[in-house]
Amino acid sequence: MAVGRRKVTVIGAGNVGATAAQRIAEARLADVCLIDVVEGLPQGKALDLAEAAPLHYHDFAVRGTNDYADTTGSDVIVVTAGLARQPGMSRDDLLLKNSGIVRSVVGKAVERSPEAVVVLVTNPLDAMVHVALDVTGFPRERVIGMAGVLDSARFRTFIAEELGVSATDVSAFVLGGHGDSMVPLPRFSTVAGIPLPELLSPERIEALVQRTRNGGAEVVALLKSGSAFYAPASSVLHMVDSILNDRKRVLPCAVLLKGEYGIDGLVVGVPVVLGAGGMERIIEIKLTAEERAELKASADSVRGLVDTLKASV
Ligand code: TXD
Repeated sequence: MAVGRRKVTVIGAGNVGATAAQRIAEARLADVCLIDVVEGLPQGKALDLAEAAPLHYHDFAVRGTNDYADTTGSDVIVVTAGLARQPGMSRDDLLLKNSGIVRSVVGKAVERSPEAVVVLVTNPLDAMVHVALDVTGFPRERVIGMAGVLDSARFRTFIAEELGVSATDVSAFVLGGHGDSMVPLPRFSTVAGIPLPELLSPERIEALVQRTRNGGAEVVALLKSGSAFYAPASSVLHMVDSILNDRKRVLPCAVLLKGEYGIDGLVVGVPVVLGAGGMERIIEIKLTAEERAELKASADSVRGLVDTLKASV
């Protein structure tokens, strides 16, 4: 990583992108370059954020642009660009549209920042990590998807609410894909070190797991238009912080597996150590037969998306 000021590029100045830019600057992590295809949008949001800087006592730059030349020399590239699913659009339509967008924006960005760590946010998340691996040719250590941090934060929130304890004392362990195919592991989820099954009945745990799986949809149903962005942006912040500050935090991230957990060549959410080099290590734990089957089902759903992508080229 270059000496001096660090730089993070956020591609997509929508809800998640702009909020992530705000969080990163206000956490004093790095200068931020916010880029979007829409003219004026990233410039306007960046100007607004820059004007908030003195009020937050920081001097990190937030710059908006439509020109990839301005992203040059980024340490981390966060990819939030994409379309939301429109009425009448199938999941596969969305997959193909967003894969086209991710392919194009990531290609342009990494040309100017060949050493960057790329953090994917755009949905369908696991498939977008495959697209970014393909277009960058980067080692798997530097192409990482954000989903598990968000899913586990949601699970922690619901566990804390149920037990009437501080969410900061709750630690939750999730594996697998984003949303429906998430595989929560209650026996590794704890409250101040106490395993969850000691504190809640299997029925209550199952109810919280279901709510977590449905976490994105619950917010969408309330908002009516658009989807969650505060917690997703905070999840991005945690990952970027661990990378830029070489914290080696253990976070669930979507990475390409090469035999770990019995899965080869597919992107799946697993616990990893995140440091300056990106994903430094995958932490592998022994699963029960049932957990293994759930993880395999999650991986199979990613395989379905990857096959659809391959068939389209
Ligand atoms: O856990 C997770 N991974 C997620 C994923 C949690 C929350 C949101 N998740 C997904 O992130 C969501 O399904 C979307 O695929 C992305 C971004 O969500 P956001 O809520 O920020 O969407 P917006 O507000 O629609 O913003 C998308 C922006 C918008 O400003 C577009 O103009 C821009 O992306 N966009 C582009 N920017 C640059 N270049 C191109 N080609 C482009 N196309 C669209």
